[in-house]
Amino acid sequence: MSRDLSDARLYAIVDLGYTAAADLEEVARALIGGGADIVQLRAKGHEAGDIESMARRLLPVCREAGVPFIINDHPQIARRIGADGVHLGQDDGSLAEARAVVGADAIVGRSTHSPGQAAAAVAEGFDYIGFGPLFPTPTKLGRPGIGLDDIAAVRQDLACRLPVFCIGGIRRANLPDVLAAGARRVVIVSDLLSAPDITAATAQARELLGGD
Ligand code: 3NM
Repeated sequence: MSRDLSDARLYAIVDLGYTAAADLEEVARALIGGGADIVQLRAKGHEAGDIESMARRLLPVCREAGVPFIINDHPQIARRIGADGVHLGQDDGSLAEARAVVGADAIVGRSTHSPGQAAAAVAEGFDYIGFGPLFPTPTKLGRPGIGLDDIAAVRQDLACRLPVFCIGGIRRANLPDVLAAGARRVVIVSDLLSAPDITAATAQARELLGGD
């Protein structure tokens, strides 16, 4: 699995806030079947041992499809199971600390919530960034949306250096507005996981995003 995410447009998350643990594989297959380019496991509030077990179940599903599998928050788990990478929030330590655990070949991404944080993550050397939340979202309660105004400038300044995934409150319904504001890659969580047909919803989002 390569660290090259240059063709990745749609980043999907299997989030235990929406998906029952029993359904992890089925949901990951549905997201991948609809065209998700990256899959992350996000299990806020769950025990590390349980997250590791869930991650071990998802890794082969992603591998079989050739889709990078990223673990939220837990570099040690990513290393132990041989996941493709780890995603770090602003308070989850430095890139160097994560790299020391996951190694030089793993993908390491960072959440950023302002143009300044985005530039700092690029300077530090992360492999990709999330930029948001664009809109208030039930998936990350308590944060105001940063809106669409900074997307074009962030992409213009940084997208030549690394993939920029817009995130937060993005739905198929507002995706055209997000793209018109300059986004090219997005993370969509609740709109896909809450859809009656996850594969169809993902395919619809993927088509709106265009690309390969
Ligand atoms: N991180 P939805 S926003 C997990 O801004 C996450 O860093 C964000 O879920 C950030 O598509 C977010 O349901 C929630 O809004 C994304």
